[in-house]
Amino acid sequence: MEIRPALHAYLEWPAQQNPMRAATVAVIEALAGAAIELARTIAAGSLAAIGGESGGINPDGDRQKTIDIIADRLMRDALRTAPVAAVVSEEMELPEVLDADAPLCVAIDPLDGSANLENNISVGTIFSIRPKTRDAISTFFEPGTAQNAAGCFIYGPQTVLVLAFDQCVDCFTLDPRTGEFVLTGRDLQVPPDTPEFAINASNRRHWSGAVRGYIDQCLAGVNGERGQDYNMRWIGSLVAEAYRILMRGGVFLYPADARQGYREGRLRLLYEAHPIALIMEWAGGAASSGRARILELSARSPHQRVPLIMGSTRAVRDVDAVHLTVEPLFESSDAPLFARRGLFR
Ligand code: FBP
Repeated sequence: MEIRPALHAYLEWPAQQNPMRAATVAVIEALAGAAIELARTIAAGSLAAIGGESGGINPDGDRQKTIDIIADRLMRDALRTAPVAAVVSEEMELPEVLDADAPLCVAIDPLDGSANLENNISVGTIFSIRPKTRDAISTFFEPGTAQNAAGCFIYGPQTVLVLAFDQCVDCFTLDPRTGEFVLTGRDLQVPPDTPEFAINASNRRHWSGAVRGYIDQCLAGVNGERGQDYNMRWIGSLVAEAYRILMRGGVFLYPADARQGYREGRLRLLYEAHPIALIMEWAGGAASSGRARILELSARSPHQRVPLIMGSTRAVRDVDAVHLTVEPLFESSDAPLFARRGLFR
């Protein structure tokens, strides 16, 4: 019979290697404990009266749900028990210093996609861990390559932890009988050749020429430039899209678009794009803004947004290539996001 180690046992050996890895393991285990509790609350759904609005507004202007507040509290309380110098959370305007002398900094989206809960669709917690550099706060403004681990918990039909650690991406499933995460997928690799894309197509009229060009090529199917028929998926939940791509490949796009407030995309660099990009790259996939590798980008502010294209490497490179040749629909306020030369307009 296959032996499936529990998360704690699996991380025991790396934790013995050096103090930084031991600290990283302590953070992962603290978050896993909080995720188990959050999974229980989410699974209770209407029975736990978590669906309502809390009355608060997060730093991005979104209305906070009660469950957003619960998730934020659970995760930050857990981080207080671990060697964490500072935390950036989607639900807090400014980074919070926990223990300035501790070796790690954590950026976290405590409950991504919480609006999906009303429809019983998977949601998740996304986290990014990096060693503290000069001081706790400036650590968050280093590029995403500074991360030494990242992951996401997905609260869906199964509760799952996708963990990027030690250059490898593993998957753990919460066993409801024991209340423990157990290793169920080792060294995950993004399948390289899946003709499947995910994008919120209702925004088509707001897209740049590059994004329209790429999606139009996919829609043209076997008779078009790409020479094959494509399938489309859109869940509207980043963790669920990332998990699907890890399992069966394809590409996900949340591009910048011409709507007010979307000139730099929708997703946040520190606690959405950076950790998901680390997962993708360590699983053999790729993540780009269309112009740059996500992991080479640095945040200018805690809640900075970024366009995100992630998935099978070839597809991400194809989207990058289209960005190099296509005229923009609009200019970003402070960065030349799109080149000028019309192919698709
Ligand atoms: P929140 O972080 O505000 O929960 O939003 C993130 C998210 O739900 C992603 O999970 C998803 O990819 C995206 O927003 C969906 O956005 P849209 O509703 O614009 O398609």
